[in-house]
Amino acid sequence: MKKVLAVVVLVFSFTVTIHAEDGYRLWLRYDKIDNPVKLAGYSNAISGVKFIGNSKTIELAEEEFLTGLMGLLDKQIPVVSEIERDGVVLAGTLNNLPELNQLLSNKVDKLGEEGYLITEGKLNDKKAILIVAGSDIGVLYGTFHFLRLLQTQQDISAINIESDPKVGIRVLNHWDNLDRTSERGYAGFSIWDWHKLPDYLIPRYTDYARANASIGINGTVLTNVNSNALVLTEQYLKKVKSLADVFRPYGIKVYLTARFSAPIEIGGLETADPLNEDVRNWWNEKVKEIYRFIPDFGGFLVKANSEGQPGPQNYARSHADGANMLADALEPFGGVVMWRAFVYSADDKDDRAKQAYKEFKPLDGKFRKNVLLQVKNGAIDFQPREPFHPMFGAFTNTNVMMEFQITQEYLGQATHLVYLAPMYKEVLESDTYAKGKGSTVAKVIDGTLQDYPVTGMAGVANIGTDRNWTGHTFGQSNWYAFGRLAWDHELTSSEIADEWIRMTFSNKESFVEPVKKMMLESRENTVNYMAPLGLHHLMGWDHHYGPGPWIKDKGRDDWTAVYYHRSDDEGIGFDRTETGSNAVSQYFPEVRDKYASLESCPEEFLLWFHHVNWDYKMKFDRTLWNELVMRYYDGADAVKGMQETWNALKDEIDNERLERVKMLLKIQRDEAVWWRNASVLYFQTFSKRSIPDGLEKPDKSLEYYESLKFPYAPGIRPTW
Ligand code: GCW
Repeated sequence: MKKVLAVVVLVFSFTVTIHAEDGYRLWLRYDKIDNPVKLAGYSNAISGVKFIGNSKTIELAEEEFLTGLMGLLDKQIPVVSEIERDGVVLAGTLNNLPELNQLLSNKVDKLGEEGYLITEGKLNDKKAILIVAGSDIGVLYGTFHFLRLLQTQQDISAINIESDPKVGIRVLNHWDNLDRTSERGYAGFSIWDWHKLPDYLIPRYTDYARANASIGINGTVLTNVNSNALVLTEQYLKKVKSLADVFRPYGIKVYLTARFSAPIEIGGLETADPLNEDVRNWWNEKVKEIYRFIPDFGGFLVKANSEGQPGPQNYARSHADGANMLADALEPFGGVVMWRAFVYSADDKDDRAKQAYKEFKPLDGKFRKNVLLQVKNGAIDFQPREPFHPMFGAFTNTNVMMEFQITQEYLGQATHLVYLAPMYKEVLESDTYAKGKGSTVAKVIDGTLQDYPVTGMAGVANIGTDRNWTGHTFGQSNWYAFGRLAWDHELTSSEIADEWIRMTFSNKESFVEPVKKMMLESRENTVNYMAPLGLHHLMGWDHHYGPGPWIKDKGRDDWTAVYYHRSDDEGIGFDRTETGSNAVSQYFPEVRDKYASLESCPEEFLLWFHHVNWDYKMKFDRTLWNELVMRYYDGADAVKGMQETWNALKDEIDNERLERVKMLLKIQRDEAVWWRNASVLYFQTFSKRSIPDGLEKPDKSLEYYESLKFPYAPGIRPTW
């Protein structure tokens, strides 16, 4: 009896382990559809599968489809060779499906390389579901889309979908170092196990590629922008090649960061001057070598003359000189240069927010066609809220691409639930007025406004070795949202959250609705408890963890907090109008005027653009001080609300993820109160006004908060 029991226990615990909801499967879970009506409907509608084509990509698409259907429908759908009954899903390129030419060529021809159609058609007098594209990768994307429809329990009768990515280069930026640390990474170490590459290929590489392909991401920059030239040596290129080989069938190109001083560091030259013949030759040869290993290499991402990185200005050359040298080397192979605009100098005493525009605007038109300027969403640095970067819309003859941050460096890192789609959308929907009303940042980025030949959107990845990839389960939603928006910036935050929740957790409305609401409000809550009303750069020193509005005297003013909030006895905020730094003048007149006037400046950007008196009357008749305090309290209270929402869902999902999120929400709540208390106490030393009645008073002193140290907070490079 005892023996039997032991066996039962063993079998039971094994089953539990293999079915553990540890988050590894992301949004590609394919568990059986729990709605009997839907399940029966899909099972009846799909009778067979036929994928045509003989590439690895088509093989993978078919495999994905069969695995997906097997899981979702809990039934083996046969692979058929002929269409002999209704309900066969037929997938392939039009080239491989000439019988569909007449029916679909009009539509398919209109699609770009990666687009696809999902529609119905009659073949042999039988009704078939068609997934058709111009390329095998398009077929793979269409396959994932079809599976998503089932995962989210959509209606597939009379299906008719056309999809084409709006942006060309949809790329993750890994700030990963060769020693496997990850700068601003909060989900463990880098997933690239450089030491064991190229021979040791772990399943995670394939799963990474699958996950990215499922949301349309088609590129990855493997290495940190604070770069190491070693990755360009033969020893490492072999490793890079092995990853590129894994990613290729999923439509993912590999890119590397190019350290500007590489010709000196690994090439033995004495200079890295971009106009020097030897230097140019060195890069030409290096690029040829890279393409010998990786024939579809995407190109380089470069951080130059920024935060200590070498660059063309070391040789009194311009950013255009530097970028063009690399662009010329890459051009014969179809590669691109993503040249970062995140530059600001320790010597320039002008407002940091103005420096990138000042540096690059005069160079508009001077860059090669295969160069993209990669611009962060705002002019400072991925703060919880920034107005859109004035460079968007200002470049008519230079490709400008977007850089978003997915890793939550300034938004609670991997312990806060902050859904970022609303932040991305806020920026994409901002109107630059570059060509009059309706000149949104999205239209700049997708190239339609200014006819950019090459377009791109980058996201600084939040992926690491943690079993669930992103540290926080909800961090997955930000990876997901980035990919979906890079493909189609017209999707709403709510639509994306809806898809993600259904695929990741459950289709039950009783779960979807409250979680969606919580996600949609989460970013605003975080802005409130960290940096309300346009405040920015208030975080802890160096590791950027926790509040640090008191940070000052750090060698560089623009790395302190006091430089940005400028609190004094009178008020708070950075005057960026004509009476101050005049950063507003970098925007087009309509935007400039709106931000420049205290009356028309939206409250969410008030202290970004204005130094405002503590007693200034805000909307709802509150003084600025009272409003500021209220925001901090509202933000922290909202996290309590998130906890309540989550706790009420305890019977809706698996215990494992439920408990993990619960623990993290507790951390988030405590940290929100910490941000609130530390910030209010600190700003109170200037305002000398009291915390409005009825609000719980901070239980610790300002000195206490200032004394906290976190030498081992994650995400900093050991050498940084
Ligand atoms: O926000 C800062 C980060 C740095 C980062 C830099 C950048 C990679 O704190 O860690 O360096 O931005 O974007 O280059």
